[in-house]
Amino acid sequence: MNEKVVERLAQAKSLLVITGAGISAESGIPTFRGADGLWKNYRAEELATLDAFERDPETVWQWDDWRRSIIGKAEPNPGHLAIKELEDMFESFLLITQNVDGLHSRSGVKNIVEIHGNLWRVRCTREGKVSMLMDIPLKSIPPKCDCGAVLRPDVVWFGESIPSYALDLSFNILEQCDTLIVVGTSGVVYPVASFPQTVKDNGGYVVEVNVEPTPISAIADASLYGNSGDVLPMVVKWLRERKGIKA
Ligand code: BV8
Repeated sequence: MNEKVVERLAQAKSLLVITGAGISAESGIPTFRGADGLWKNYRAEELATLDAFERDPETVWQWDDWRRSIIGKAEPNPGHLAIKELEDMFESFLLITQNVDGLHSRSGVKNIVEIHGNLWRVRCTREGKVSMLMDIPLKSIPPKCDCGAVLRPDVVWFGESIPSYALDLSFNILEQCDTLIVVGTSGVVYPVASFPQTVKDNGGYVVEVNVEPTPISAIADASLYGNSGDVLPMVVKWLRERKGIKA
């Protein structure tokens, strides 16, 4: 870890953290686009779009039921816990996660935007009512609302707009944050993929944490390559020492 990175992070007045599937990889949840990725046997368009769901809700729910069975066994890993410690260290902090696994909330992070939704929440396709559905496995596929209509996962599919509250919150923090740590994302899904450049354009300091270079590496002031479960706890340790905060 080089001194300059720690120095710049320690000076942050408003820290934004953005995460993708990579931060949950060490919790045993496959990423989307890696070699063993979730999309390996499917094309995203076949599973994570409204058209796919309307055409074949069973297949979409079978895939999501399988993912929920994996996520249900997963625990927050040291990377998630390190981000919780960062939240406690900085006055102004926001986490924007693309992940739908809920692990950041389970790690205790409070200031969080689940910009692509949450796979444990469902929404009635008729009434729009949102509720939690924790059954693993699902009792029926597709699950039904009490009103009889099919329930959908309360996630943002490709081609669907990000909920306005989440977008407003995100654009707001992008304007005011001075430091961004972006963790475990391939940086290909918009609009989140454009966020690091926005921070950079506003004069912010951008640090990337990933196991390999991504399009974000060209934007970042520093790229820390390694597993987020190792790198983030190290960042926290250095920041504690630099800021004189007891563990
Ligand atoms: C929208 C659903 C308006 C939930 C997902 C320009 C502007 C706006 C939109 C678009 C645009 N161009 C194209 C679009 C449309 C589209 C898009 O971005 N398409 C891409 C593919 C080109 N965007 C949208 O449709 C968005 N809606 O903008 O509305 C609109 C609408 C239509 C047209 C125009 C505008 C909605 C996007 C949300 C899609 N929903 N998921 C679910 O079922 O899961 S996306 C899916 O990908 C997941 O949510 C996931 O989080 C997300 C991003 O993937 P990553 O998290 O980055 O995961 P990935 O596997 O790719 O990468 C993992 C990384 O981790 C890798 O880099 C790896 O190296 C690293 N890693 C692995 N292990 C570790 C690690 N790093 C550290 N440590 C480790 N141990």
